[in-house]
Amino acid sequence: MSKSSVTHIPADQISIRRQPSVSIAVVGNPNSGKSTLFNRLTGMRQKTGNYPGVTVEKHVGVTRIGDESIELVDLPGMFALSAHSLEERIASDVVLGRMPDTPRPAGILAVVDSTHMYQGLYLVQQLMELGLPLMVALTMTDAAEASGIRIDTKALSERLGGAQVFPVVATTGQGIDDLKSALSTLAGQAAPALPAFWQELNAASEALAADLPEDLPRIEIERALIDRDSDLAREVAELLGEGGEARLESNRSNLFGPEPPLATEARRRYGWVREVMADVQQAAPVVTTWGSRLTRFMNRPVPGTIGLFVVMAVVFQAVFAWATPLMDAIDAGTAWLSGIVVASLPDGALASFLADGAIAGVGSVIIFLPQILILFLFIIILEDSGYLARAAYLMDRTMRSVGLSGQSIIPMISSFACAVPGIMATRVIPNRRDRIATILAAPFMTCSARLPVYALLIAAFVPRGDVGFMNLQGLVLFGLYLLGIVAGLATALLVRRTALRGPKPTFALMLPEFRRPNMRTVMMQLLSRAMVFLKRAGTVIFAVAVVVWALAYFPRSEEIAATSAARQAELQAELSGDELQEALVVIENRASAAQLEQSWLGRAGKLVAPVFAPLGWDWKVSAAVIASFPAREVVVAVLGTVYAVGDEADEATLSQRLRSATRADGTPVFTLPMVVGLLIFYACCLQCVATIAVIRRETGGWRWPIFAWSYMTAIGYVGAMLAYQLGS
Ligand SMILES: Nc1nc2c(ncn2[C@@H]2O[C@H](COP(=O)(O)OP(=O)(O)OP(=O)(O)O)[C@@H](O)[C@H]2O)c(=O)[nH]1
Ligand SMILES: [Mg+2]
Repeated sequence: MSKSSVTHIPADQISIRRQPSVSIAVVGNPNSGKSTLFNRLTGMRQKTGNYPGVTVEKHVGVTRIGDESIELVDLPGMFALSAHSLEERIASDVVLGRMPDTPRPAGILAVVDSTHMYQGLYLVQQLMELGLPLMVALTMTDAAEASGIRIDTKALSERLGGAQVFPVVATTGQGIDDLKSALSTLAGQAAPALPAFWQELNAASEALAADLPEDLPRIEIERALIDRDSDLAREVAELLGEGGEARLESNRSNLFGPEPPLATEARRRYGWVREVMADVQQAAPVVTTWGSRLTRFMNRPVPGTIGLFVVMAVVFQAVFAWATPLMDAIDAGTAWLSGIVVASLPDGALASFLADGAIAGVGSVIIFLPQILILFLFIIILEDSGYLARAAYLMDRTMRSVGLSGQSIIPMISSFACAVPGIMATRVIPNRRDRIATILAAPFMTCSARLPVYALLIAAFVPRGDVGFMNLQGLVLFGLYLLGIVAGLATALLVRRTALRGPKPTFALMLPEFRRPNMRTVMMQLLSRAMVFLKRAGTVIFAVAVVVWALAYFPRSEEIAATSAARQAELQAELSGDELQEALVVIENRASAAQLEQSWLGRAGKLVAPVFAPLGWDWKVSAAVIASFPAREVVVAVLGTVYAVGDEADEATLSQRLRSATRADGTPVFTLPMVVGLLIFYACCLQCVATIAVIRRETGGWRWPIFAWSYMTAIGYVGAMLAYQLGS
């Protein structure tokens, strides 16, 4: 690199290096479109979905306006600044500047769903008391318009003390430009004037503020008055010094009288909200749209439940039926690639490394990309249309019978993609017992990493035949998903009856309306899932495939090589033409099988094989399963590598190789009972380091992850053993 290229930074890169000058918090009710708006403004790809509680962490992004960059913080949704569950707590802590690693925001972008202004304005009113500059994004204006709601944004802005109000459609980007340019000047503005909704409270907090630290936001003083038994109330009393508690108490009795303070607060605030609404919103005529009719129909238990099963059946059908052509193409691609490698490189470690290690290992996992994307396409559409929340509502009764509530459904359904976000989504559950029971049930749900394992074994050992309108393969896959659900629910029931015994949870979910999924959102989410999958294949899976290849390739036995060479020379003297070629291949394969057996992987596999002998596994399967404990889909890569260097290497595809795998005595390894057992093992085991780590983090200790791992492994082992022993 020349000297000038170090010192000279092109103009367009300078601004990238500049630190964002201010940070603005995106705050609003759950499911109001915060993350969609955030993605629009920052170009990021945060997860969105049509149900409350999608975002459970704060996410930081940068929006660029001209040459200025502004940091935005996307937050979980909340209804009020007094938090009930963990994810609401995160949002209110950030807004109030109580989050240790996050400075207090310089401004608030309040997001209000224009079809749910009543709740939205309640929060906005509280936000105005923060004393920060604030502007409002009115989202879902398309939906509001469609249902005949008209909002006078100018009047609203006046009622909100002059805060700017921008009607937008976050999904299409309508109105975003105006909002964006106003955003750049927000941090410098003054806070909007406080609406006079409860002068007595304002006066009381003002009087107290005189004796309190200057930077204590007004809202905190008010909260200390209203939430009598909170930590904050004690803190403020202490800050007031001698007689602080008594001062607060006398203020309380003036303000609330005998009424519970929270009730007074709600009455006052909602009174104000109603006034504002009457002023700015033209009431929509009550219309019955097809959407609301469908909603009502699908909420009835029978159609709803039938609908749920039909939807799931279609998904599994599609996973097998539609993916095949694409999978065949990827398969042909990898075969072609390794053909080139083998043909153009001399026989030896390098060719084997590339063809049998890297290409066979990673290729055997990548091939499942089409199936995974089809599955995700369905999940994303179900999420974005609002169907998922419907499912939570429908399943509430069932969940109650295992000691959970409908609240646990969304974390569990998210776990079909991956248990890590699923476990994070349990943050919306306020009760700790319910939350831990859900965390323990979540890893049983069939995550996308199990799909390659299932798909490989099903494609190899389950015939395609039709059963009614489904094919048998789709039906078996459906059965495995059900197995996961049943095992998860049984686990929840078990822990709720024993270690986590407690009162049954109550649950209230804001049911979102059905909405037509937005193509851009769906495609964006699908793309980010694909990237996650490919990144994993390119890093974790690749690394494991390489290590496993090395373990399977080394040490090389000179003796085997010499014997094989001698035998080949003999044959060359005896035979010729096609016969010779065939015989040579047989000898070569036998030699590589012998090499594999005495490799490190072979030795290790044989060492652990006795443990898994009651399950009907040979040493190759045992080794592959052990290698997949950190990440379950690795088993496919390991089988890909092991069977690429072994006896069965001349079969074209991995499924064919598995089918032709035999033991020393010539009997097939993969019998039906053994395959069923292997599927059960993968359905139950906790073979995922990421999940273990997230359970540790979310439960705050090692107790639950250790329990979950031991429990799930034991169930998997016993299940697989029963299937094999009873079946054969
Ligand atoms: N029609 C319409 N749909 C929108 C608009 N903005 C967001 N959506 C949809 O509304 C749903 C909720 O959006 P999110 O961005 O996930 O909402 P959120 O406020 O981040 O929700 P939480 O993270 O759960 O608090 C998604 O299905 C979006 O596609 C909009 O302006 N118009
Ligand atoms: Mg969100």
